[in-house]
Amino acid sequence: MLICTVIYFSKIMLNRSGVPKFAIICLKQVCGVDWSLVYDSCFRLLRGSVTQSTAQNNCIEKGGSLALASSAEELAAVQAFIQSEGIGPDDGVWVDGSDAETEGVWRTASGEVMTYFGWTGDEPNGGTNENCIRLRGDRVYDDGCDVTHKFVAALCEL
Ligand SMILES: [Ca+2]
Ligand SMILES: [Ca+2]
Repeated sequence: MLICTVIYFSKIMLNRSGVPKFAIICLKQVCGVDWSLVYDSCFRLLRGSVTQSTAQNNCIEKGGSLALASSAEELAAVQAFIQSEGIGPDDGVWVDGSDAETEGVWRTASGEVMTYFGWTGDEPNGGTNENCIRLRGDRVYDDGCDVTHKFVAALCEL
């Protein structure tokens, strides 16, 4: 993400021709402490065994929300990130997305209908029993929203 700002020059700074009255300066977003720049956003893992809705609340508490990968490139980068954070093959992280309201219609927490998923193999395969999206380093799958494993985490995004 780029953060841009408009800088206005005072009259003193202008020469006689006085052409530039303002400049637009853009900086690539630098993530704060505890956040990592992955692809084009800042991500952070919150460790702890929680339901998806608690995971979302925990992300909001940190100023973000559950992560949403919206392209194959971003998903691959995010999966490499969680692997680098030590998320093993039997663990999973909650990301944004639920079809609890209408089976098969996946929406973000803010209510937008999702179009990119990157499902693995025959997923989603849980019907009305599995309405939330979980991510592993090598897998994207639906799981029960209240499932808590020994080790899971929330993947938050700013
Ligand atoms: Ca479902
Ligand atoms: Ca499933």
